[in-house]
Amino acid sequence: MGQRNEEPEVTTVKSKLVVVGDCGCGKTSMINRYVKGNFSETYTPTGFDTYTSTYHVSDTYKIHMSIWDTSGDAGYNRVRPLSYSDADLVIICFSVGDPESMANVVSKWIIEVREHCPKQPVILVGCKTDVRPDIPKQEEGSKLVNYDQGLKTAKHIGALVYSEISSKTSQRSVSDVIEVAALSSAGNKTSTESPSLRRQRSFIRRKRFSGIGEAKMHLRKEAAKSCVVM
Ligand SMILES: Nc1nc2c(ncn2[C@@H]2O[C@H](COP(=O)(O)OP(=O)(O)OP(=O)(O)O)[C@@H](O)[C@H]2O)c(=O)[nH]1
Ligand SMILES: [Mg+2]
Repeated sequence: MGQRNEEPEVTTVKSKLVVVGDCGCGKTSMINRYVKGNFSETYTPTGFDTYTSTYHVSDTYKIHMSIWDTSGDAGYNRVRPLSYSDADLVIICFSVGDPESMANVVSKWIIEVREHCPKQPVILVGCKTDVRPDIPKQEEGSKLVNYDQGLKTAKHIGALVYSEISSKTSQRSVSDVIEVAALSSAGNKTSTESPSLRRQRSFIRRKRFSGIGEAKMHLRKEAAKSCVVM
């Protein structure tokens, strides 16, 4: 008699992430870094683009993401809202090298996002952290957004998480943001919430403004637990 060779049951969850923010703040570069693992200095303005990627949280749990890239250009203000339909989570980006792009998070982006996605979680991402050391100290005040200013804005708009990335120099920073976004949005999918997903949400609430790496590790564990086949 042969031994039964049981394959573990794999749970696949779908998640739609929408990425918005000012022109040139680094949205497409973040997505390219995550999906393709590369970075280009050349700026090619986006119209609309959709990328797909699968995050293998564990042997038995996968998140299939569709990541919607949008244009920050005002010319797209009337059509961009089409992207928000059925979004599970919105990532709002700004550049830490451009204080105006952070001011626009409050005056433009969160207003547009809340009009179309009143309840979905929002993650705020400060992009291009590698530009910080390039600007001489005395000019920093006017030209740069520091971590605390970004954090304050994230709290002000009710973001689930604040994080900073450099698509140019840190694959890890980008993976952490996208994967925490995937894990957070996947938690929102189930209509009958499991205890582990409830724990996941309360953990994020506690950790939301610090330690994204720790948050990710915890969420991965919870995600894996939530689909263990007993
Ligand atoms: N130094 C540095 N430059 C970056 C980084 N991310 C993006 N850039 C540069 O900033 C420019 C604009 O980046 P994009 O990612 O195309 O900006 P976007 O937000 O998609 O812009 P739109 O599509 O017009 O809305 C490009 O020249 C990138 O190379 C980063 O982390 N560090
Ligand atoms: Mg773009």
